[in-house]
Amino acid sequence: MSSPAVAQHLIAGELVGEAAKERRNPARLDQVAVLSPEGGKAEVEAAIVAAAAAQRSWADTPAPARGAILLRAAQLLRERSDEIAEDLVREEGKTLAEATGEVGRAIGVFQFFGSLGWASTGSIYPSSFPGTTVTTRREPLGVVALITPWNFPIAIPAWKAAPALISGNAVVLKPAELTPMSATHLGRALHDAGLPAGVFNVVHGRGRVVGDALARDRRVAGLSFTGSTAVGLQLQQTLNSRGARVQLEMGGKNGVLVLDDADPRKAAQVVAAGAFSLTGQACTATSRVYVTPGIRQAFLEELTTLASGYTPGDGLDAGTKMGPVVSDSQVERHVSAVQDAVDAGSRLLHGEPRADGLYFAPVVATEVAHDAPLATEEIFGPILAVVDVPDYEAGLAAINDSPYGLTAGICTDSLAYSTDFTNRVEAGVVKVNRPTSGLDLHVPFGGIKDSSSNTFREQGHSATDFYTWEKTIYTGTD
Ligand code: UN1
Repeated sequence: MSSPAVAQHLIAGELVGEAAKERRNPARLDQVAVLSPEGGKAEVEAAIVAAAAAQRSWADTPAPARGAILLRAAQLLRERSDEIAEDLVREEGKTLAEATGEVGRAIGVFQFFGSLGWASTGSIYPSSFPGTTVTTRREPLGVVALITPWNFPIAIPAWKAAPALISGNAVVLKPAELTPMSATHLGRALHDAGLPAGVFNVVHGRGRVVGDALARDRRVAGLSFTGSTAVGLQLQQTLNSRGARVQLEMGGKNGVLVLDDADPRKAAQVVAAGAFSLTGQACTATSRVYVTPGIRQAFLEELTTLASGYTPGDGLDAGTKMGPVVSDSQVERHVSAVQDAVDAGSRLLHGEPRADGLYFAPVVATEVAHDAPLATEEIFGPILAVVDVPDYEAGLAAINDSPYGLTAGICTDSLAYSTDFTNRVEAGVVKVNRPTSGLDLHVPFGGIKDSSSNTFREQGHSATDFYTWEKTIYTGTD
């Protein structure tokens, strides 16, 4: 049995904090995975003061030199990848393969944004005034706060921090309480890469305390959040009330439409991967599938077979394809959502309304009404609602009839249907014959409707827009 990892705050360049809280390994509840400090107002104040003091000289550091530090952090993450991935499994529960992939994504993110140290950050325009040139330049916001969820505990902090840092901002990160160690590893890599003290800070603690204090503080010029819609909308009000910039990526209820002309096995593979990988704990996961009559039986047979391959187990054991659910409260929600669906007349082709500790087998529920809770409410687990639709138009309408709009997918061999679907579906990300979860790191990501503030996109070149503003400079040359 391994001894617990020890998480720390990173404040003003110092790794600090007394281990006050235990986080148990969701796969082995008798093991303490992480000991972490619990920050409060004093830690937030110290982090903001440090960030504000460090920001100007960081912004004045040549961008290629800022980039070099991010590239060095990428290299350190790579050297430490095995340890980071194992700690991630112990605190979050996903499989080692998933965790290793996630660390790889964080490395790629730092490589991508590190290389932007060499990229153009403005434009040159002709002017209508004689002897004058107009240029634009992107300026950092100043101090920015990041609030991140437990489900991608290193990739999401990385894809918010890297564009913030390369743009010359100083950062205070409040990671999810359930996953303090992954953020600690990120802080250590940046610290050890030579990032000046105060430029990147990590404060652990409760959302109501640390998150609120960051949202309310006038020295924080922008806040980027990924998490639940309820919390995100509250943060948005706070930030809007003081005129600060806010970016929210929130819930989803992502649907896939499976059409008669699709290959049933391939469609089942796409849907199963989207629904059950990462234990269904991705805001991009597939949680509802709409099926036309001609493919229904063959598709469901294939899907049920695939679901039975996702037996939950310890993510550190070789061969485990699906890890446990992250916490008691989440697993209780899963069990009651499935029980309610059964009580309302749904049939379970796979899974049951019960869990063994935090192990919860994937659920495939048929005979789910289009407006039933299982087909409309975000549950955030390996639970798939199958809804029958008569044809393409009904399926598209059903997918769009949701307050959420994060990802959506279609399984079809028809170019006409896939083109029409990508044009008309109400979602920020659309996948054709590919699982709804699983993103490239260099292209824009974000939702619409209640899934997102839908102001600025994350990832890729678009990501730096949120962390900067555009200055316009007129220069007379005579
Ligand atoms: C993915 O599907 O690869 O929290 C990433 C989430 C999303 C990221 C999904 N913001 O699940």
